[in-house]
Amino acid sequence: MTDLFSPLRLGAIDLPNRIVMSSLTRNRAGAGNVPTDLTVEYYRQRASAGLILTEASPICPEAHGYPRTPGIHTAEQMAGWKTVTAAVHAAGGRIAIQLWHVGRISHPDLQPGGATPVAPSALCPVGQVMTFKGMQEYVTPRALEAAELPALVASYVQAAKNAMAAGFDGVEIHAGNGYLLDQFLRSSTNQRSDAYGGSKENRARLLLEVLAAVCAAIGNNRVGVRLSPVTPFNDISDANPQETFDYVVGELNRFDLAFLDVLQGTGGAAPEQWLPFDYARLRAIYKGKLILNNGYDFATGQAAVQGGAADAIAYGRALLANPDLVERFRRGAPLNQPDYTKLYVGEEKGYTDYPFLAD
Ligand code: 8OZ
Repeated sequence: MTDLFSPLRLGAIDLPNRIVMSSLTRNRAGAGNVPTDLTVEYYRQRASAGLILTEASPICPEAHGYPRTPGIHTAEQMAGWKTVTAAVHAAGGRIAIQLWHVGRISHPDLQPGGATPVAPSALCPVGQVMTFKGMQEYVTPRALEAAELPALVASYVQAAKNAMAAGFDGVEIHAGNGYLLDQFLRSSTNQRSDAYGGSKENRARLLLEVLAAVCAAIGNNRVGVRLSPVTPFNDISDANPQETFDYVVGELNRFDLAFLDVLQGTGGAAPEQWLPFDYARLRAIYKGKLILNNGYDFATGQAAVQGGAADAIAYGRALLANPDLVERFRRGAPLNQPDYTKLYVGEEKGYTDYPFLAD
């Protein structure tokens, strides 16, 4: 029977197992938002995962919204990522980079020239943003002009080309978790009256343009996409998420992507707290390979793959704390617990010092 240990082909990427490392922001990039030797070690340690999805990586200077997140828009960042991909490949692994633009989830202190962050509409998120000076209130973003969108699409294309030049096996377009593309998709953050707002077709337009352009640039079989239909993270919601995302995944079928990666519910929250959404319906509409994510353990992940709810499962916290998660699952070995105080701080602590089974 097909299970978590069965091989899987995602477009052009051959996985030896279906245990995927979820994208995880870790805030440990070096000067210039460049991956460091520690980044190399962290990903190398996790190379036995079927596929590594990197932490979200800003595609251009304006895409940044958090301190110390490694970008993919400068030569130094590309060189840093190249050492990461080489190490993962030498260790027998596969790695795709998550391409990220935060949109309004930023602050002038994190923007080039202290500029106002951009978004589909000039709506200020409720909450606070982590800056180099500590937590600060969000500001009201500047609504992007329609005439600026082709340059934005071009930034995704350039970042995808940079990623391929840096040795990645593919890219995942981050269109979830309340960041820029999700701000266009969901009705609470998109109040535009042009061709990019209003109807679900219009709200999905920018994502579909990005996907078309990135697929044309690097090949559809190296492109995946992340969606999170109901997470309220970053002050976002949709008046009718089922209608919006049924439409979006139906349109994704046109591209024959390598994979679709869906964050169910809310990251970190228990299923009882998730807003209602029918993921089986997405599975039925979407014709390609589906990765599901959020709170799976070995038993529930096995059940999802064996029962056909998903082709693969993305594990975040479990792979963060267990670099050899695949082997632990295979042996039924106990798991290390993540140190939640070190998710976004601590350099090597809580990052590269989680023990392997043999240790
Ligand atoms: C947690 C902290 C910072 C960023 C996401 C990129 O939710 C993130 C993120 C998560 O997709």
